[in-house]
Amino acid sequence: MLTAERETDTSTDLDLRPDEIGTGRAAVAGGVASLVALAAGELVAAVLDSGPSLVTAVGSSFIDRFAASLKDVAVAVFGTNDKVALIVGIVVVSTVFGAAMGVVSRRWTTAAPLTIVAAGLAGGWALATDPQGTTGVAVASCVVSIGAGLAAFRLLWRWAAEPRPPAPSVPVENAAPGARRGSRRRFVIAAGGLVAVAGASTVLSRRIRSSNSIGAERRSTVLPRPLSAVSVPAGATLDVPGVSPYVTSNADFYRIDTALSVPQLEAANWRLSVSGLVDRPFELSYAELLDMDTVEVPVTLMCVSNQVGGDLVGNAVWQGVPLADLLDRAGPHADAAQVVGRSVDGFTAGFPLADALDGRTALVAFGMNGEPLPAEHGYPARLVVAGLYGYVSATKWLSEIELTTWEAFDGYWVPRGWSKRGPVKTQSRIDVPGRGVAAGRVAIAGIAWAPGRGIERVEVQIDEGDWQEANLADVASDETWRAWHLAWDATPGTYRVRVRATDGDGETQTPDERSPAPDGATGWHTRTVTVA
Ligand SMILES: Nc1nc2c(c(=O)[nH]1)N[C@H]1C(S)=C(S)[C@@H](COP(=O)(O)O)O[C@H]1N2
Ligand SMILES: [Mo]
Repeated sequence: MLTAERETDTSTDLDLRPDEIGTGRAAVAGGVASLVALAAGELVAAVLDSGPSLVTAVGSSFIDRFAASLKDVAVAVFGTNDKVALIVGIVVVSTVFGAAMGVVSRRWTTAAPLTIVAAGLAGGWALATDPQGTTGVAVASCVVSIGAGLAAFRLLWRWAAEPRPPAPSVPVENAAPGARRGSRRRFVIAAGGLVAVAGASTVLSRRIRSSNSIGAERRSTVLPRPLSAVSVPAGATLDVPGVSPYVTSNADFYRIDTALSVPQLEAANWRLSVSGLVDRPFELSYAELLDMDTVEVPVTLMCVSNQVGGDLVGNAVWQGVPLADLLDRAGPHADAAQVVGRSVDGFTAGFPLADALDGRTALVAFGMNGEPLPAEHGYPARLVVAGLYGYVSATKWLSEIELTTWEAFDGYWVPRGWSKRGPVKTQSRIDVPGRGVAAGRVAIAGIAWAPGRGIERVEVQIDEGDWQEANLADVASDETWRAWHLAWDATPGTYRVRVRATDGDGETQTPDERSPAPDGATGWHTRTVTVA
């Protein structure tokens, strides 16, 4: 039996006879080798820098390539869950494909190894061409990932072999009875061990990443005192449970972007360049930015993908340098008509230069609710422009502001089917009550926004009743949302509750229901409420 096993060990390499490896083992060998390759790539990337890995680079190029077609599935922009789903999808597809190639290798031995090499090279290419990737990390990840994948496959392939059937001269009863079981155990242990190593190395990669994150640096940053600050009136937040507070906390602020791994930018190495159609292009460090005259202003930011009644909207107090001051210093040419923000992650957004200069709040922001910007919201600096949807204006992880003509450039989402202009539409939302409520005096309350125009009136309709005017809370300015509420003596039954807002220009929200693409949803938020 010992001899038999040793024989299997030494005689086998990758060129086993097809019938010596069962389909199941071949699939496991291919699948596990893929997992090992992916995990090795993660580890190398995490050790070398805080940028993307093979997996996230592939995911990012997937997003960039297919974002346009995904918009109809209501992800004009990727939310957190979509990102998790994408990463899980890449891992699952790689594993399943690896398993299939393992099975193909029973006939054509080099199928799985070739696939590992090809997939590694493709991932390396994605990483090398990723805006945040570097050639060095791409080459290292590629080499280590392919090497680990091949080694794992080779090991499993060798151990996947069944012991040779006993020679015909040996009576069956005398054939080594434990050989099959022993070899099976060995294979299972090897496969399980490799999966465990891949898992542990992924956990380790995550640890390394979080310890390399800019979290600590960010927490120790002290923001300057703003030269001017718009104060938030005490009556801006309603005393109604469940209604949105006037200022959204950083933790609760919605997050939307195409970034699969949150860029970790060290403020000390960060530069903002102001360039393009300007007389005096210049670069600015983080310290220089914070040294300028800064303002602190509440501005409501919203995503064009927000559905009627949706939660892709938030109101924060932003601290930053007026964009107009930076543009002034650069001296725009007469033909400059578009401000383009560029991010380290390759994202771009453009809006009319006139919007930056018409007196509205338009900032290169570095502070959010009294703290340095959280990494997910653009640390160290981003753009915030009142009255424009985020996809045309609010570039996070900002690296460049370029002035150009209106025709010369289209931002990230424009060729993907979204409108080039992105002024925010008037919207209103019911926060409370939910679908069910106890009879009695009930508060119907929510928020409404029309940044730049302000909210003049909010009305609520119950079933086909008269539109009733809601009470409006205070606001710091017309660039933020406004809370509203109405008392309702609710008796048992089921009701349709609707809301509509009228902006400062006297325009009432249209009841026409339109989906977000291409320039923002319209319609009245409606909720069916059961009173018990
Ligand atoms: N770099 C970068 N900036 C970006 C985006 C992005 O994908 N990448 N998305 C934009 C969109 S669509 C919106 S709605 C806002 C959201 O900002 P928030 O995540 O801070 O809420 O960021 C904008 N800035
Ligand atoms: Mo957005």
